Amino acid sequence: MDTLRLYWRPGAASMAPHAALAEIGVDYELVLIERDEAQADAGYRALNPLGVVPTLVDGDLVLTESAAILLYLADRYPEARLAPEERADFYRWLVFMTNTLQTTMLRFFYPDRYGSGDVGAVALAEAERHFDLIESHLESRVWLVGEHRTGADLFLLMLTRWGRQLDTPAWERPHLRAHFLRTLALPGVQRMFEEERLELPEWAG
Ligand SMILES: N[C@@H](CCC(=O)N[C@@H](CS)C(=O)NCC(=O)O)C(=O)O
Repeated sequence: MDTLRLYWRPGAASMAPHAALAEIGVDYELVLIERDEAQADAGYRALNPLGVVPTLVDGDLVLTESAAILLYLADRYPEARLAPEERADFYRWLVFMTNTLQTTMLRFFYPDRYGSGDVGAVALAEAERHFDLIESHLESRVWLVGEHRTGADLFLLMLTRWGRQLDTPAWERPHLRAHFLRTLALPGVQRMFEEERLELPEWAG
C-alpha cells in the first residue's frame, strides 16, 4: 500500500488533515509547499490547480479541500472515529466552518484579493459573529458534535488558532478556549503541532 502524502504548510489549511492523519496513526509523508512555490510550481498545480494547500495523495487519488480530505479520511479509516454515527450535525458544522467561517477568515487575511472597500473590516465583524455562534453551541458540549472528538474538532482547532489574529481573539471566549485546550491534548494534535513547529500561546504551554 502506498504511503499517504500530504502537501502542507505550517499553520495553513493543512493543519486539520495533518492532525487527522496523526490521530488515525497511519504512516504518512509530509511535503512542504512554500507559499510562493505553490503558485509557481506547475508540478504542484497539476495536483492542486489553485496552487493552495492542502492536497492529499493516496495511491491514484489526488484530493484537494481540507474538509473533503477530512471526510475522505473519516470514511477510509472508520476505526479512527473521525465522524460520529449521527452524521447530520457533523455535516452542518464542518460545512459551516469550511464554507462560511473559513472563507470569512480568508477575506480577513487577504482583503486585497476580494476587491476594494472595507473587505477586511467587514470580514472581521463577520468572523467575530461566527465564533460567537460556535461559542454558544459549545456552552453545553464537550465536543462540537457527538460524544467524542471528530474531524470537526480538528477543523475547529485550526480555525480557532487562525482566529487569534482577530480584534477579540477567538480563544478569548471561554468555551472555545476550553475546546481548544481539550483538542490540543489529543496525541495526534500534539504530533501535528510538533511537526509543524507551531508555537503555543503561553496559557496553553
Ligand atoms: N478551501 C481550501 C482553502 C485552501 C487555502 O486557501 N490554503 C491557503 C493556506 S491557508 C493557501 O495555500 N494559500 C496560498 C495562496 O493563496 O497563495 C481548503 O480548505 O483546502
